[in-house]
Amino acid sequence: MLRFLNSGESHGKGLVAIIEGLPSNINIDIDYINSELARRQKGYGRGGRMKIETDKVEILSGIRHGKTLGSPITILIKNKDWENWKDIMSIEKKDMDESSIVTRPRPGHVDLAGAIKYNHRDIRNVLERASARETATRVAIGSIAKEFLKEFDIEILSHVIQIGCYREKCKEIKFETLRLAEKSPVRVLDRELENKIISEIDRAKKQGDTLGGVFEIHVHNLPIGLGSHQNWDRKLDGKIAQILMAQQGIKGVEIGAGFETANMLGSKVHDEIYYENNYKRTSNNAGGVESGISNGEDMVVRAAMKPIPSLVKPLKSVNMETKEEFEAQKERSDVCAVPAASVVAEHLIAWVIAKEMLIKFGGDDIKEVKRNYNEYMKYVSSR
Ligand code: EPS
Repeated sequence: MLRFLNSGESHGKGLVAIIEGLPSNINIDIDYINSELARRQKGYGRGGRMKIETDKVEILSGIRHGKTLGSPITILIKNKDWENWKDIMSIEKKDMDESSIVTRPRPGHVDLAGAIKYNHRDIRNVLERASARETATRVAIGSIAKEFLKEFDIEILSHVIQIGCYREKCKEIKFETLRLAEKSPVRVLDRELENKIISEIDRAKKQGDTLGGVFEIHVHNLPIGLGSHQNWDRKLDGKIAQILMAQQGIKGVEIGAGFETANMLGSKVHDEIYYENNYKRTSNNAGGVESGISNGEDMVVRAAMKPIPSLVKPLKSVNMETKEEFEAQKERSDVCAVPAASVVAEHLIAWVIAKEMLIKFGGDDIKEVKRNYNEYMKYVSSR
């Protein structure tokens, strides 16, 4: 069973993760993992923190001479910003300056519910872990999953389709076209839209405000038959929705035509089947999944991210010590992190797909997994 656990506070010493269950002999390129980490750090609208960090992964176990051993893989990403937070985030007991204790919860963040649930006077004790800083490890983990998926030519790309009120006009996008998103500072494919979005981010920044948006992820070359309809917890679309809803700031997930299907007739929604060397579809409104099973088409997933709740122009809140009305705590933050979130989501989906591949074609050595996969694909082409 493929699994991981990660830990780390946003301004602590660093972030750590342990991955267990990957087969041996998968090629792992550390430069590739670091380049994926760099993609996550980009995006117009990021705040001061990204000028401090240059995320690099350090592998502590599980990989030797560029290949997985089959043993648990431990990764470490250091927080450079730790140097500036050593006192506030001190591991040893230290007297705290009252002014550095956070007592005014930000609406939309973990602050109020988390401080009550975990019984902390200083809200920092919950906000540090809720921070999207944690996604750095999940991108490193996901890029190891992507290395595994490369063995089967499965590739995952993303682009941003909306920031604030500016949305890309709906059109069918070829997988190869998605590579163009890498050239855009806001990861959009349409240059005109890019300019409008950049101006909108500048406007929001000037007003001390933040912006959300929508991004779309495509999974290419997915074999038919991942996931299962047999029970709710084996459905592939359910697993994808869960991992994306657990990403910081995500408020909605759609697969294929998603919410739009509610406005359409059944005859227009369902993707007609024809045969030309293999089974094909005239459209892909299902987004590559039917009844919880991948159907061989590209998987298309969208997620909506809310605007970041740390505002320079803070909302009304109360001081949890005095119960007096107050402005919420001001924390340094990003104006818009939607482009970064789309990169994160690629890696979360890579993790789910890698896990499903191992459920279906499992083995202890990558060659064993490939043998199982190739046999199955031979069978599929005979149907
Ligand atoms: C975040 C607040 C900002 C973001 C951070 C997530 O950090 P800071 O509080 O240090 O300014 O930049 O994201 C990252 C550090 C990152 O690596 O993505 C938050 O409150 O969620």
